[in-house]
Amino acid sequence: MDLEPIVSEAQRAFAAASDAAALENEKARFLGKTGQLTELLKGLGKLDPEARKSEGARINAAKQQIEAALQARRQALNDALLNARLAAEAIDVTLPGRGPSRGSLHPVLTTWERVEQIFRSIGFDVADGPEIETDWFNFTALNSPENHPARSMQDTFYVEGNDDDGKPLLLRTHTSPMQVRYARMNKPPIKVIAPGRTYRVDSDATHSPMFHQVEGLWIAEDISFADLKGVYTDFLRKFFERDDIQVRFRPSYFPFTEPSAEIDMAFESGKNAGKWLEISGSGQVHPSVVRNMGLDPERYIGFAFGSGLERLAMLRYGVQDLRLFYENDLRFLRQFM
Ligand code: 2NM
Repeated sequence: MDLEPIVSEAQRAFAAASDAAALENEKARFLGKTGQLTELLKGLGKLDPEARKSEGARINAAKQQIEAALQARRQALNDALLNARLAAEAIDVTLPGRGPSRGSLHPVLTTWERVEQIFRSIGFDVADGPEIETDWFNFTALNSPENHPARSMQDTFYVEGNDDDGKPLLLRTHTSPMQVRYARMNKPPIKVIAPGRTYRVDSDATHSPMFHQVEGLWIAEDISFADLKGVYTDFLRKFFERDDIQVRFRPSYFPFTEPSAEIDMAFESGKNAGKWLEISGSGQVHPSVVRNMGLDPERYIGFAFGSGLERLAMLRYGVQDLRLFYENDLRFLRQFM
């Protein structure tokens, strides 16, 4: 029997198979259990030994040709598949890189840095300290009465753990405890600001549970309200880059200062001309607080103030809603890049 037609039919069928599945189907027609060559091999048993030997050799030679054709076609299909993938996933290495996208400082942080830079330029040190505070530094040292509502769970975040007095630790509600810490670590004259994060149980359109304060403190033997007014007015002129700023003091109350005052400011021209804006609390540091700073209140006197960094940022940038600072909406943040 002529085996050549079977071999060429296999070669033609393999070449026509367009993917691996089709190729394996064609393979079954020739080399499978019921394939043409397999059938021929099964028939060898009926031949006499001499013929079986020569026929067997012929069939095996044909089988090898078909297997070679199969293997070659498998390889060709694999190569084609790989080339197609490489082409599809090709990267144009000549394109410019994407690079990391550029971030920017949050407007509250640029305000923070701006405030630091201005106060440094007029001789203030900048102090930084713990956000988890003890009851003594956050309240007692600052003359806050033992049963004042600010100390309640409704107003202050308490955290796990107690201080050395056995009192629960808390998230500082203002940066004043840092003023006390700084004063106890440094010799007068004390001239420092303490900017940083503060926490209160409060959340609505104008309050965030976390907000930023900057408090200032100047204590020496001869510091008066006149110095406070001079320093704060100078700060506002530098901060808003305007000379037409009026400042007024309104009597107020804080446990840590006596007397105490709200500081209001007004631009003399432009959009909000003549409109008084609350900008800071302030006062002469209470003698008890001076004593808790480790200083003799008969000898040392001075002033303190506390301003909100969010409030300063809103006024400087014309931001209408405090919540915008905490939503992380890129459309808002990109305006400050
Ligand atoms: C304010 C208002 C008035 C203040 C007081 C002190 C300290 F530590 F010296 F006692 N630091 N900051 C103070 C005074 C803060 O914030 C509205």
